[in-house]
Amino acid sequence: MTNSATAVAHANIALAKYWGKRDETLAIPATSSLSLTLDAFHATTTVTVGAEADAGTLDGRPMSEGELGRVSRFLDLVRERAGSTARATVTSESTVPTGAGLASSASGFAALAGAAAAAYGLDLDPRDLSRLARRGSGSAARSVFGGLVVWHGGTDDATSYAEPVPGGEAGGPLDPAMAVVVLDAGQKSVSSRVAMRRTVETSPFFPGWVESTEQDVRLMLDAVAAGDLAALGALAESNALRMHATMLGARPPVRYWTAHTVAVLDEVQALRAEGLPCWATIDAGPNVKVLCSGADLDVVATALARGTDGDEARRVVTARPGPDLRV
Ligand code: 2P0
Repeated sequence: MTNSATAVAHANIALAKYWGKRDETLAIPATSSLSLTLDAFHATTTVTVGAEADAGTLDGRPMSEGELGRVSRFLDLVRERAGSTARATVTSESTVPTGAGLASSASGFAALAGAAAAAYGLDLDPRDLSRLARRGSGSAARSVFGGLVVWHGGTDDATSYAEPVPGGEAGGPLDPAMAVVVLDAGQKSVSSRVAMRRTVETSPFFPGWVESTEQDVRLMLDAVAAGDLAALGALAESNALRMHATMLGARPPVRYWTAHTVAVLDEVQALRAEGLPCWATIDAGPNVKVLCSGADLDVVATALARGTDGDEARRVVTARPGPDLRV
């Protein structure tokens, strides 16, 4: 039996967002969501079974107590299924800045799920692997697959899984790509987990968010099937603004935007007015990801790199559809 395995998983950015759980323990989301896996950011994780106690490193430094606890609880799920009590060593390297709304937990837990399942000898198909990854971090369910991915929200462990959506390939009729505008790669002030919970519990807008997002996912799948990037992009930008409106309605409010975030939104609107099709989306942090066609990616990225807010720290990373999880 193999007792060491390495997996590589790529980050994903949601076009229809996951924000709020219906079941915290099982990580069942309140809504379905749709995402694009990116080639630009990935995590590489190795799990080696056979140690005194679970231990781990993240980008070469020992994991914090909190990080290790979360990894250890995830490994418990794998051990339970594998009928093993053996502890493991986990080493993870990521090209995604941790905790900055750049989907570090998605690629991190997808890679951990792939490596841990293999190291403990579980034979899981991709759907089951996505269900397992979901337990580590909801959005990790989507990073099991490349390109465009739908996460069916479902109602229980069996029905909440991700699967690829045809049409998200680079160079295809849709040819989706993203310019990632990194404004601040630092750790965010409120974790998405805490912010989601607060939104579910206190935002009066939450029921409207759930209803409209289910509808957005259906409309987006239609847009993908029709190869209509403009329809997909307009829905994505609106969905992201609705997610932020919903969390702004929480008490105390959750606000991830900075003045620089708003500057990028203005720039995207100006580029569209000039005839360059592109649409913004924002996650649990100040950074803005801009969806456009692969053919326009370099022009969009160059325009956004100039900026209008005099922010010297701004960086733009270009990304195209990324691959499936590899073990
Ligand atoms: C998403 N985000 O769909 C949304 C949009 C952030 C904003 O999924 O609590 O780290 O581990 O399930 O997956 C970030 O949430 O949360 C996220 P948990 P996760 O990409």
